[in-house]
Amino acid sequence: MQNIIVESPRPEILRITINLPNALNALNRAVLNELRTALEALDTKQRIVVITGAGEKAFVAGADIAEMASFNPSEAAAFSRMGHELCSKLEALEQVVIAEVNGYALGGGCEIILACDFAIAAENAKFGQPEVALGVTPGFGGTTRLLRRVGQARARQLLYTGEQISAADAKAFGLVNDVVPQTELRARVESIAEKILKNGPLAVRLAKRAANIAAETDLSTANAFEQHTFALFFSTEDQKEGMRAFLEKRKPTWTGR
Ligand code: CO8
Repeated sequence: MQNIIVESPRPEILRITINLPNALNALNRAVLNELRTALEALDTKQRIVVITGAGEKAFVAGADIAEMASFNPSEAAAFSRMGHELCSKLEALEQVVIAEVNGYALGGGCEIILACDFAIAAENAKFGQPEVALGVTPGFGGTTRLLRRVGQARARQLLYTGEQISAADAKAFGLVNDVVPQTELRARVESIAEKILKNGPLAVRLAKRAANIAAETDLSTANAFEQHTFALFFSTEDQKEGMRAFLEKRKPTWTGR
């Protein structure tokens, strides 16, 4: 991989760093391809994916404007499709995906965050959908997922003004869950990952699937899915172990089955 760094600080965690700090980690076609390849190589032992940007200035400052500037409509369509496919893949991963937002998250950068389960940001991070300032609309899900995550009025403000908002405002908008000093960012994400990893692997995976379904469908269908999922757990080793461990006042040993 030329444009991203993929590492496993521990077997259950895959850490992906978009590594073009001189271009503020802007997303070009090569980066999108490498991200797709990294996600396709995930296996079920890996339970958490962390996505971040190299350096202290940017998470991702958007799609690569230098590359996009001379696109014809069919190239633009292909690029937008690549971005959408990547974001849909991220969203549907069985792993929990956390965005570790270390700086600017603009345009395509903000759209990547929206496809993650949640985001933790450094105090210097800035968020926005500045596409309108470039004479275009968002192309990787900014008009779709942003509305669902932050609500109609806030999304529309960001979409029409193209303004950058601070990490504190992004937290108030519900775009990020927590804001910490840059020096504490990685540790904060790791401590959340630790808490997730203590839980039943199957349970976390199915909680994500149920949340994804609930986010996209009507209440009664989502409630029916939840009921069936809950019942299915009573055929698993993890349910037996989790409840037995509680009653025996010990920590569970998960098999993920
Ligand atoms: N694309 C390409 N290069 C970029 C980008 C970008 N998005 N952002 C920054 N860079 C480059 C700069 O050109 C500069 O390069 P160089 O040193 O060679 O001149 C380098 O990164 C450092 O940037 P700056 O000197 O501008 O740094 P500043 O601290 O002065 O400013 C900003 C930082 C405010 C983040 C500024 O760089 C900026 O405004 N960047 C562009 C932000 C933007 O508009 N992003 C949205 C892009 S559009 C998009 O994401 C649409 C996604 C869907 C596409 C679908 C396509 C069909």
